[in-house]
Amino acid sequence: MKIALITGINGQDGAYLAELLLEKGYMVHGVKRRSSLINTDRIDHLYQDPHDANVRFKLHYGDMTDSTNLIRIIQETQPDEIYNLAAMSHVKVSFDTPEYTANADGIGTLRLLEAIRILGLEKKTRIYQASTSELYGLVQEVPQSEKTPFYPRSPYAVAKLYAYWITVNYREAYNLYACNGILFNHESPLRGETFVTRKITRAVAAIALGLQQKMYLGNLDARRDWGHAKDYVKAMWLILQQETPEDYVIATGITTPVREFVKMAFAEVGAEIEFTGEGVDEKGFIKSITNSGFSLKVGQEVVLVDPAYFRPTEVELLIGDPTKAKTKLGWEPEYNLPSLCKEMVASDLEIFRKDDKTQWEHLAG
Ligand code: NDP
Ligand code: GDR
Repeated sequence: MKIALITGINGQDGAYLAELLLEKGYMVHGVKRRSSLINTDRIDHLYQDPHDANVRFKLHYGDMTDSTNLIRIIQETQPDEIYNLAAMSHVKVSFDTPEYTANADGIGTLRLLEAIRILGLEKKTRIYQASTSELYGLVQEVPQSEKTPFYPRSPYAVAKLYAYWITVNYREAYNLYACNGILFNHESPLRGETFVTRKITRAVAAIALGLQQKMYLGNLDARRDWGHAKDYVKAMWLILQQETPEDYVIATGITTPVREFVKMAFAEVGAEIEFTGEGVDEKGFIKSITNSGFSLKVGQEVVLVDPAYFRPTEVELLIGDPTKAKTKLGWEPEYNLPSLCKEMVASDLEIFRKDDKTQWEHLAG
């Protein structure tokens, strides 16, 4: 039985990847940091009683800022594959916590690579590093491929730049099977509530159900290449199954402005949105309604711009070129943006219908 260790197992990607690896027959170990409340909602359905003889899913307390802890977990679990998904992953928040972000996202990756060396596991353990399209930052060329130069634009992206290159360096210096997946934005119903797609689908659901009046967003012009996390974790696994370790871009090749995603999400509840005004004065209101089953009114102002959500330096345009992944890995996404958006809005409607809460309006992020 193959053994995998996933850092960040209770995050969006960790949950989908754990599910995939369990389906493939792996023993899955996960690193989870201690929190004052239990925050394993995304993986609760995978829980197995550790007292059972045939347990294939186990969590370990750990933190990317603690080398001794990571060394001990790797020694105890002896993984064939490590997926390093743990990170302070919010770009805007990284401007508030730059030093911590560098430590967890940058040096954290070094700690894992060193642990493999210290334990003499160079020939046994393969490692996947969760690299990101944020590395491209300020546009140098489009679409962005494995050969496009990097120009990071946030403390998060700079930390991930270190992690990218230290992964490449350990591959070249010590012959480690270490790979970067340069993944473009990927979303799902499990996406954190303060990333823009989920923030929008939650707000649309709450507004449609009459629990909230409007939402506040930042830069509506930003364009992202959005895919589904379920498709992207399959690519992570494929990347570690190849004969030679290499880096891959994972993307859909289609880019969409935030404003369009807002329209798409409202269309799921039968509302057509029109935007008027410019910059901080831009507003989105309901132009027409085709589904009268929701609490929506023609003319209702549903989107306002709050500069608090602007970033000191922004990444305006991301569009990836997944040709290498498609040809070498045989990777093909099953979802497109409309099907992703549909699933997210439906899921948020269901959540609100089950659990009527009204305090979401001013979620930060
Ligand atoms: P999430 O924010 O959903 O999950 C991040 C995970 O990392 C959580 O489990 C979190 O734990 C954990 N974590 C954070 N800091 C630490 C730490 N110091 N020690 C241990 N664990 C920690 O991210 P995603 O699942 O969306 O992303 C997975 C990875 O892929 C991240 O590294 C992200 O930067 C990267 N990435 C994501 C993309 C995306 O579009 N989703 C695109 C490209 C890269 P807790 O719940 O306690 O906070
Ligand atoms: P991103 O994702 O920064 O691309 O990082 P996010 O969803 O946070 O932002 C995408 C774009 O939307 C704009 N935006 C807003 N963003 C947020 N969060 N909240 C808002 O109100 C808002 N209004 C507009 C942003 O300015 C940005 O341009 C994600 C993370 O998962 C990273 O960890 C990962 O590496 C990259 O994707 C690829």
